[in-house]
Amino acid sequence: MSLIRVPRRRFVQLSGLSLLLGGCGSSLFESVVGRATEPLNQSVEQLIFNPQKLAPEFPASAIEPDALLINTAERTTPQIDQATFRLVVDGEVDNPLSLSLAEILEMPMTSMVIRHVCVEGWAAIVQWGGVRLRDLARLAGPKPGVRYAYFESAGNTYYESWDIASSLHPQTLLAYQKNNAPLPVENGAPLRLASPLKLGYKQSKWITRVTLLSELPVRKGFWEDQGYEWYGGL
Ligand SMILES: Nc1nc2c(c(=O)[nH]1)N[C@H]1C(S)=C(S)[C@@H](COP(=O)(O)O)O[C@H]1N2
Ligand SMILES: [Mo]
Repeated sequence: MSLIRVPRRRFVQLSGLSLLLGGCGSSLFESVVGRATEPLNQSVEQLIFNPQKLAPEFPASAIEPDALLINTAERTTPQIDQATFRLVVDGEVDNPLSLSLAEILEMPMTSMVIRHVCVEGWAAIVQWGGVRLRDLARLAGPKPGVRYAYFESAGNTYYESWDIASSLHPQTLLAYQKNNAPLPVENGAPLRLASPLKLGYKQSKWITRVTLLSELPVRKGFWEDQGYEWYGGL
């Protein structure tokens, strides 16, 4: 599949505008992007542009700095060269993206303090900072009928899929910061999912690719394909 590289200058303009847009509807955004020829499916459009109910967050004083246990199914921790790293956002979108970390860092950062819950019986209150997945999806422009997001992790071991409502929720981030410091490699640097809506196993580390889809793939997720529940809500 050919990917449209967003030139840096144009991308910065777009991301600045997407910051200004907030929940103001799609017409201005579409005229800025200039490529969204077909109107978005109403449900996707509502999810991507309208405010959604926020999950409660914790004060910074509640952060438990040592409580987040490393949980890695990969045989070795994926090592990603941050200088050449690209995040791909593709699938059923008008503008497939291939973004450098510098481009992602130019986008508005969201910070939140939430509880991470692992089904293995531990939890941790963590601060995450990163880019909203919905902002990336807005730039890519989902086609009508998109209902899922599929996430690939570096190393070809871990994969995940989420419902589109949870994926486009304003507290669903691709995080590059943990507890107000750069995200450590063992926690998924350069980018990992973080969301107060989902259990720990849904929150893929070392994300390299986000694919927006209308159908759920046969391989739904690393743990789901071994019997874990797919929705994985908190
Ligand atoms: N790529 C990848 N992502 C992953 C996992 C994994 O094994 N590989 N484990 C998941 C599980 S079960 C949990 S609880 C969290 C743990 O995140 P942490 O290792 O940063 O504490 O990562 C999730 N994301
Ligand atoms: Mo977990």
